[in-house]
Amino acid sequence: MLSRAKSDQLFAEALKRIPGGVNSPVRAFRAVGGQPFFVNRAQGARVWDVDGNEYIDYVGTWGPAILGHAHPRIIQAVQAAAERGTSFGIPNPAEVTMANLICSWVPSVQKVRMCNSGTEATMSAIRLARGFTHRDKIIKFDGCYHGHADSLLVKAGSGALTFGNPDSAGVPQAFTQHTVVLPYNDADAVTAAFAANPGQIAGIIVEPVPGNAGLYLPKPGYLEFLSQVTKANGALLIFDEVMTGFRLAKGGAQERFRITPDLTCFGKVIGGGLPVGAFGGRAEIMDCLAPLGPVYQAGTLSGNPVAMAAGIAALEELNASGAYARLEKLGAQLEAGLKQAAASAGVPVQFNRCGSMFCAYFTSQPVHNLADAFQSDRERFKRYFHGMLDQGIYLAPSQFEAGFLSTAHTEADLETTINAAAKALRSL
Ligand code: KE4
Repeated sequence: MLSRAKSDQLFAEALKRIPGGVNSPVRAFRAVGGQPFFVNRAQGARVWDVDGNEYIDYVGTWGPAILGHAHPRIIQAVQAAAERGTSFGIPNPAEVTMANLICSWVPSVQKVRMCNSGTEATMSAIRLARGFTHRDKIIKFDGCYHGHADSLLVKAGSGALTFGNPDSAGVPQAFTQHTVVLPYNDADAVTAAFAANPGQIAGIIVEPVPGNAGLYLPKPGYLEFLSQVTKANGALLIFDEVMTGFRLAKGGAQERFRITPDLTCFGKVIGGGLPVGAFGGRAEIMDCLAPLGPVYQAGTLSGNPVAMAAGIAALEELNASGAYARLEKLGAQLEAGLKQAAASAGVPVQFNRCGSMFCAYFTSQPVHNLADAFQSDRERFKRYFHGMLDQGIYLAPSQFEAGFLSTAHTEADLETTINAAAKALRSL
């Protein structure tokens, strides 16, 4: 058992001043029990806690650390930018560089607006879809998370006619009444929703590969169907690629699955670890944004020069380093090893993977949506999580989160991880 005395002391102190001791709920270990550890150093595929314990990190700050932590190219870019001033609130050249990079890598994006988080990106994209179509209703899917904007904190309604109910205190019913929540991977449910709300649906927002209920993949033809049904009904298709963007391929999930959405939301990777979000799409839609058009959207730190420098360095390094082939190779090695470990231990595990994103569900049944994911044995996951943590392997502290590989992980790291998993699975 690793000693985490200093982390425990810090957590006790944090609890006095920070709600739940954390600045984002998932970090609190509530889904796995125990207390979070505190990190004050990260490098490559590793993080170190304040007690000096080392962990191979498969969370990667929830996606941004695709090149590993503290990549030299990013650090140097941040240092150089910071020395010239940390914020201007005036247009800066890096904003143009970033916009050109995103638009050249993601052909569906003709224009793009920077913001400061994934939440801002999706909230703004939905407002823009409503402003462009002059319609109010939005379809989302249960198990998909798009940040914490009021209209998206919605419990799954029952079917196409029942609108979402708030999934958080403090969100008035009126703020979620225009949000229709449907099961993912169910084309009939979408068809029924459009039939039940003719001419009223502004758009569909979807994680093309949902990574916020673990990880499951679109069934063959499902994303093509979403593209067709939105076009047929005068609605927009919004891809939330905050997690999948620039990770599942250079052009994100839309390149991997060859889909052209109307709008796309980005985050995480494009900030190189700093707070950045973005949303973009067809020029005729984007030009509805202030100051050109009537849809208001703004941000003091949007396009911040230091954050842009970090994101540009990350994208340029990804492009130069053959990263995507390496991430695919590492993903395949991890998948094969973990599946073998589970089979040898006789533990039923569904291992879902798409490129460098993955999730091990503790169930014998396939997982294609949230209802399937809920079949997972969460008590077993808890024991597995701590069994791995005590061997220096940090997984996402919830069954309903995805894992992330980086180009800094080595084949040896994966072998260490697979051996640790074999041991943890045997002791479940
Ligand atoms: P942020 O506002 O947290 O930057 O992004 C919200 C968001 C939007 N869309 C997708 C697909 C996302 O995955 C996220 C945020 N992801 C979570 C991880 N499950 C962030 C971790 C956290 O909440 O602390």
